[in-house]
Amino acid sequence: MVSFRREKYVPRGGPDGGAGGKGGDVILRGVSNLNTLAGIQHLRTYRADSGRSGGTANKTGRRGPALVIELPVGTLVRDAERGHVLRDLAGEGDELIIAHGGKGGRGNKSYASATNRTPRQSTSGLPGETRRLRLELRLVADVGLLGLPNAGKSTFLSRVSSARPKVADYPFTTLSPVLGLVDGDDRGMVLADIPGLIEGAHAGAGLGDRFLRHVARTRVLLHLVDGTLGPEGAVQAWSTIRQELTLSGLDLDHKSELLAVTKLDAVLDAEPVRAALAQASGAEVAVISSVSGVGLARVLGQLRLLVDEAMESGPSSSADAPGKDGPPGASKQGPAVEATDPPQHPGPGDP
Ligand SMILES: Nc1nc2c(ncn2[C@@H]2O[C@H](COP(=O)(O)OP(=O)(O)OP(=O)(O)O)[C@@H](O)[C@H]2O)c(=O)[nH]1
Ligand SMILES: [Mg+2]
Repeated sequence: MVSFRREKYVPRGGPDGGAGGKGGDVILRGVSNLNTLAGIQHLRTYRADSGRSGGTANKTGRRGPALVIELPVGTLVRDAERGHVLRDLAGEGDELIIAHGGKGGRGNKSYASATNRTPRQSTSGLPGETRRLRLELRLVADVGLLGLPNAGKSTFLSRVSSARPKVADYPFTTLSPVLGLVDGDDRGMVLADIPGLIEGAHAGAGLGDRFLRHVARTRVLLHLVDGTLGPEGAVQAWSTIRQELTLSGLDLDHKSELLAVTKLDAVLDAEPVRAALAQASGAEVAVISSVSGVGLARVLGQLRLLVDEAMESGPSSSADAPGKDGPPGASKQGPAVEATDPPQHPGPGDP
């Protein structure tokens, strides 16, 4: 603002034009009550308000208010041009100032000096920052399904959720992770089905263990063991997977695990299998059949309890476990984690 003080009995009041206000910042914030990026799908450009102009009587203009964009927890914020990760909004309330507002200009008052008492000079404010971003949502599942290939993981998921992963009687039917929202769970429990693991997966055998990081953020593991393997085979299957969990280095072996024998309908007597697994693991073992539906409701109820327990004891400790197959070009910057490909999400209504 260029202005001069004009008041009765105050001759030559001098310059009194105030500075302009700073423009608003654009801020991204992680919130846990959103599950998808649908809310920002339509509006492509976000602008915080400008600051107000300076006023007379040396009044500084009002600052532009910050524009806060709420995004679901688990959103990965990348620079659209260079692709690197700027921030992982991993927790509730995590914030990132993505573009700073421009500086306000100077009023003529600030140009006054001993030699120039009536400056008519002012500068306009500077434009704020502009950023192009790519947002990627990694849904955080509550429960991760584990087991050897053919254990019945996908069949289980298809029985308890509206997800329809491919099911077949050969190993490695599932090639990429699938998420499903459990039917009838009013709080919305999300299950992640990942490709089966085999011995040596940590060293790349089979499909390797790179999908394990999709369950690294889950709170609870549901470990399925094929009941048709018999007591010895089942114990071996279980310990193979446990060993791969340890060797993966993703800190998965401390998560609470629920163990269940599957395919009850296909075995004459599942009791020896259950007993052998209970002895080996020292934990309670459930028995289910995804075909007949026996035991499913009970297992879901137990999972719900374990998830609640894990939620109370704080966020997943291995939340930022590094992935092993981030795409090239994903550079580490500050608190950013390595990039990952998002899991498929066949749930209805989710973009
Ligand atoms: N009888 C019976 N068969 C089952 C049951 N659950 C799964 N199966 C069968 O077991 C086979 C493997 O099932 P999937 O669900 O594809 O197994 P998966 O663990 O997802 O296997 P991968 O994706 O290869 O790791 C399929 O032929 C299923 O029909 C069950 O409860 N009872
Ligand atoms: Mg499968």
